[in-house]
Amino acid sequence: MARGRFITLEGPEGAGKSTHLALLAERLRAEGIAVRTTREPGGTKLGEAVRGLLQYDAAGEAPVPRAELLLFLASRAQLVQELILPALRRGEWVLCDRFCDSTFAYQGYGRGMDLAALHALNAFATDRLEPDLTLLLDIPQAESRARVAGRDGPADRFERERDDFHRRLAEGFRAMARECGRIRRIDSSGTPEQTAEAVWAAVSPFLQKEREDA
Ligand code: T5A
Repeated sequence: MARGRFITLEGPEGAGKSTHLALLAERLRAEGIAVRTTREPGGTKLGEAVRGLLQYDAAGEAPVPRAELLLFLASRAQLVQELILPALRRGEWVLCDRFCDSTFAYQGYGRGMDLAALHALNAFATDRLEPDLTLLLDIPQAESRARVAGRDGPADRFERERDDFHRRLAEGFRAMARECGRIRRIDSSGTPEQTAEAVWAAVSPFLQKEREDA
């Protein structure tokens, strides 16, 4: 059986990753593809516990930047080994809400950690698994802030970061999209319907090519 494909959705907070991940999964299933959805941090019992530590200081204190990085990587290592690789081997397509590019954007561009070191640590955590396709949902910073402010519940530790942190990580995502062929940048500032069409316009040629190569 052919290995499944691994697609990640990335972008700043409120860009619509969760919304479009669910819509894309539906559309791929309608094409007859077995799809598994998951998220980072999280997706496994260990990862979901780590999510609480990272977003809402569930340990009673905020992690220092290096501990924050290693917690994201621990969650990712567990997710890759427990869920993503087995699903890909079964021929399923895996759609993941955030993955390695969030680490490069938030901990690299945002917190200023060395990008080469992050690449090496990430490769260790994932055993060098990389997405086949990444959709970068992009929105202006003011729109990201407005969408986050419009949600119920308390802001998490990342949403409370200063504007310059969010500006740096958004620019980081855009720089990665310019440099890396697997990342497609998609304008997510219009209506959800417009973004869903743009997502499908990026995925359908990929699907077509996969079918031709099979
Ligand atoms: N992090 C994560 C790191 O620092 N390093 C890492 O390595 C990793 C993996 C995770 C946090 O951890 C950080 C990044 C994050 O800060 P999260 O909850 O996974 O947190 O990430 P968020 O981005 O905060 O998740 P959100 O649920 O807030 O954002 P989504 O998923 O992008 O947005 P969604 O779909 O839930 O909601 C979008 C809202 O906008 C409206 C919708 O109605 C909805 O209310 N909207 C549109 N939605 C989609 N498309 C459009 N065109 C829309 N227009 C309006």
